[in-house]
Amino acid sequence: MKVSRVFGYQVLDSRGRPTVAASVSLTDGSTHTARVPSGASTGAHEAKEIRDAGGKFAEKFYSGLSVQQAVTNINEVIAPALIEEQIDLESIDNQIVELDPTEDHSRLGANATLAVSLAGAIAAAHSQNRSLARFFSPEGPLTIPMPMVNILSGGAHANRTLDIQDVLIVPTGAASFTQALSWIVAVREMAAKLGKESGYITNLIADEGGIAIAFDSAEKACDFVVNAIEKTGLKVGNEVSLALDIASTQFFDGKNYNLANLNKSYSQSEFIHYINNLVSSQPIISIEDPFAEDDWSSWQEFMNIAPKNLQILGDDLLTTNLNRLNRAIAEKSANSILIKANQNGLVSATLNVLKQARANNFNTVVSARSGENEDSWLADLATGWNAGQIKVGSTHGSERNSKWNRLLELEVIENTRFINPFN
Ligand code: 2PG
Ligand code: MG
Repeated sequence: MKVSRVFGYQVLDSRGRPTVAASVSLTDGSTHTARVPSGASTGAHEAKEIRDAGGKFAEKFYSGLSVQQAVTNINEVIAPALIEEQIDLESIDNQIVELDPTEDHSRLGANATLAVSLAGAIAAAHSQNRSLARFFSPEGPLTIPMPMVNILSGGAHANRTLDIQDVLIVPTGAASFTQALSWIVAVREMAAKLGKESGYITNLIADEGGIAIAFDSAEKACDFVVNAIEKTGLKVGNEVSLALDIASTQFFDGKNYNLANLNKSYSQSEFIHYINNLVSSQPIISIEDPFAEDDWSSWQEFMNIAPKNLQILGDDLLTTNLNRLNRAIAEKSANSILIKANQNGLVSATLNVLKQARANNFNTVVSARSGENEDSWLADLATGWNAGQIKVGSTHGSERNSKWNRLLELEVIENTRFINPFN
């Protein structure tokens, strides 16, 4: 089966900002579309999306965030190279690399390259009569990932009501994804109820659908979520644990970590101890970006003193980039990696990063972005790639629930196993 048409166009994401969609049509008459996500707390080392501010496509509206240049790059540069070719993910990605050999995809825009690469993957799966999950994992039971779900939001996702970006929960005691999701919804509802009863302002729904409550410290935010878990009757630790995304690049000034709501500034070594106390005194099983994206030495020092089973997760540190992952492996800077396809810019290269992480005993967490859309390919990638974990945000907003609902669907229609990577 061959590619008959490739076209890009601008659509909206869940924050009302423009993003790139690409459609790949095949000679059997079918069309396959993917829309790319976009971050708010983006790392400096991510692949570069192209936005139109200051460029020839700059529009009066959309605050300079339109993506017509990236769309034009799909239609005028990428499409002509793919039409009439056999549909094949590797060769699509190789063609894109030939057209844009920059490591960060800055020539064509990572939003353009990823849109085509994803639509190509979905089309290739179709050409083999498989779902996207089965395309990557044709044989045996599929592994449904453990969800890591946002309850409280802060940082760049919620007007900095909290200094840290997320307090999340992980339902490690659940026997199935279906059960896991019901627990999560129960905790979120309880948190919203308790927040209201305590007189907190809880009507700000954050970018990822989480509840935004202005606690001045991470400890108070954790205590609040622990209480919500307990009030549902679930057991903290055995059944549901906490995870944090500190997103600390956002408040590191190159020397100090500045917690504005707490009105405190920590040197690097003080912050290492602050984080270590936090994870030791709370039922936290995973901590993401406890240190800034280029503060490699703090990561390394923390790895030496952190509780043994703690998942130490690099997002802005590693940006789904093979070179940065290899450095973290060599220097023992982290033990887990967040996998975001749009930090990388191509599907097959993203999978290579995940494989390299797994080969070096890193946990892998496939993740959505704060700017999302109705697509559900993320659920298929996390499952087909046997990632073990998935992070999508909250359980509010159809751009989040499309992923959860796809996992529910896979659990019902496929031969699956639900795994607990924290066992
Ligand atoms: C993160 C992500 C998703 P953003 O930091 O992990 O929660 O946020 O997409 O804004 O980078
Ligand atoms: Mg993060």
